[in-house]
Amino acid sequence: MTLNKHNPLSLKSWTLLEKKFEALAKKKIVDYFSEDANRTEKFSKQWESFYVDYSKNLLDEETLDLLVSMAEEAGLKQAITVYFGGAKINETENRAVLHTALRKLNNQPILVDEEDIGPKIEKLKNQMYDFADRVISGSWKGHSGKSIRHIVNIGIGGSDLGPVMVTEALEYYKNHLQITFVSNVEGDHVEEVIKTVDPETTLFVIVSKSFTTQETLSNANTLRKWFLKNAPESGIANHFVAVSTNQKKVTEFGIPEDNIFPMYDWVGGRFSLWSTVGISICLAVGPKHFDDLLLGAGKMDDHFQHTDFKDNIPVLLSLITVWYNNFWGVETEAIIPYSQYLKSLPAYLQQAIMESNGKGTDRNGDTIGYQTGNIIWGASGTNAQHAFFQLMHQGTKMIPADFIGFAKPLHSGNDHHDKLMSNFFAQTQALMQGKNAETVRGELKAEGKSEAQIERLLPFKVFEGNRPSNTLFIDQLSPRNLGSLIALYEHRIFVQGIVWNIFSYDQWGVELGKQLANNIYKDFDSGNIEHHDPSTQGLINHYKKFR
Ligand code: G6Q
Repeated sequence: MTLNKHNPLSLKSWTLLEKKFEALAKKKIVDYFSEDANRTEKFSKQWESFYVDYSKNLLDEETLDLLVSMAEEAGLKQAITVYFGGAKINETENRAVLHTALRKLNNQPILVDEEDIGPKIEKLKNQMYDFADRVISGSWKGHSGKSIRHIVNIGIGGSDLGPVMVTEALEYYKNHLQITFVSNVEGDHVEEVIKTVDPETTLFVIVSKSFTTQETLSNANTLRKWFLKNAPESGIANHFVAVSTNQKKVTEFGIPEDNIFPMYDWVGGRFSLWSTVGISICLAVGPKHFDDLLLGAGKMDDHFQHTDFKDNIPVLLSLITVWYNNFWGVETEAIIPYSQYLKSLPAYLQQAIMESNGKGTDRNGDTIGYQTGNIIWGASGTNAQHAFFQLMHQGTKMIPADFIGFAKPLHSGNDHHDKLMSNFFAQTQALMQGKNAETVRGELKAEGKSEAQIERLLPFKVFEGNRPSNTLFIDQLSPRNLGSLIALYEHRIFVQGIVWNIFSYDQWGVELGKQLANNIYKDFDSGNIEHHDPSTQGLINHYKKFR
C-alpha cells in the first residue's frame, strides 16, 4: 500500500473552490460575523485542553465543506491509514514514516519489513529513561567521580531544532542539569561552548541519525580533542554518548557500544524529537515529563486518525492554509506564540513545514503547476508586535497567522498574564476589524487636531483590517499539551502534502549546497578554482586573503 497519485487541479472540488473564491473575494471577515450570529460556535473547536478558533478567516461554511471534499477526493482517509500503518510513504528514500509509532497509545503491532517495531521502541525508550534517571540522580559519574551537571547536545537540523525548541518550551519543568546546544559548523560557536564546560562534569551527547553530517562531526571531533587535553582517554566512556542509526561510524569515533542509543530509518530527522534524538529533552525534564510529551502527541494522533474531517483540527487548519495558499495566492503564514517559552517554535516549524512541503515535483515525478509549501516565519508575541506587526496590519501583503496562547501562566502571583492575554486577543481583533476613516477622524478630533491636520494624517492611521488568523488557545503549557501542539502541526504538514500530491518526507533540496560546499572546501587548498563561476571565484579569492 502506498499513497495515491492525483493532480489536485483535476479534482472536482478544486474547480468549485476556484469559483467559490471568485464569489467571496470581495467579502470581509466582519461580514461573515454580521450574517451569522453563531459563527464563533460554528468555526471553533474544543478538544481536550485546546480551544481552537478559526472563525476569523475569509471563508463560509460552504467553503469549508468544499475544502473537506477536496481532502476526501484527494484520498486523505486512505492516506492516513497508509501513513499510520507503516507503509513506505517516503517513496524516494524507500522509508516508512513512523514518528507516530513512537507515541502510540495502543499495542497494535506495526510492521516494518514484516517485523513489529513495537518491542524495539519500548526497549529503546527504557534504555533512554534508565540512562536519564542515572544522570539526573547523579549516579552516572564523570571520569573523576563527580556527577554530571552539564549536557552538551551536538547535532544539527532535525537533530537539534526539536530538542532545542522543546527543552526551551519546558524550561519550567527542568531539573538542575544545564543544557547547551551546539549545531553550527562555525568554529566560533563551538569555542563559545568550550568556554562554558567543565571536563569533569559535562556529558556530550552526539545526535546524528547518519553520523556523517559535516557540522556535527566537526563539532564532535573538536570537543573530543578538547576533552582529551583535559581528561584521560578512558574518560570518553563517562562523557560521550551518541544517538544514531549508524553504529559502525559511532564505534569508529570511539564511543563504547553501551553508550550508543540506536534510532531507526523510519523516523525522519525533523520528526525525531520523540525518539532517542529527544535524549537531551529527557535529560532536561526527566522521563515522566518526556512520557507526558509522548502522551499528548499520541492523543492528537488519535484525534487526527479517528475524527471526522469536519471536526478534525489538524485537517481543518491544514485546509485553511491550502485555501489561502492556492486560491488567494498568499505566500506566507506567520506563527506567533504568546509565550516566551515557545520562542523557538517558529524556527522549529519553519524546518518541519518548509523542508517537508517545499517541493516542486509531484508524486508522479512531474513538475508542479500550482503552489505548494508556504513560507513560515514568526516570533513570540508581544515582542513581534513591536517588530514586524506593522507590516501585518498595514502592509500590502495578506499574512494569515496562527496565534498560540495559554490561558493559565506557569508562575502565578503577578498581574502580567492579563496584560499578555489582552494583547493576544487584541491583535487578532485588530487584524480582522481594522480601523475605518470615521473612527480615525473621531479620535483625531478628540485629540484637538485641526481639520487640515486630520485630513493629512487620516490615510496613515486607517487600518483596512480583513486580515485572517487562527487562535490556538490552550489551557496551560504542559509537556502533554506541547506534545499535542507539535503533533497537530505534523499532521497539518501531512494533509497538505496529500492534497498537493507531493512527497513530504524527503529533503533532496538540501543536498546540492552540501555537495558544492564539499567541492569548494577541497578547492581552498588545491588552488584550482577556475571551474567555478566567476562570482564564486571572486568570493574564494577574496576569502583567501584572510586565510
Ligand atoms: C531533517 C533533515 C535534516 C537532518 C540533519 C541532521 O528532516 O533530514 O535536518 O536532521 O541534516 O542529520 P543527521 O541527524 O544525520 O546528522
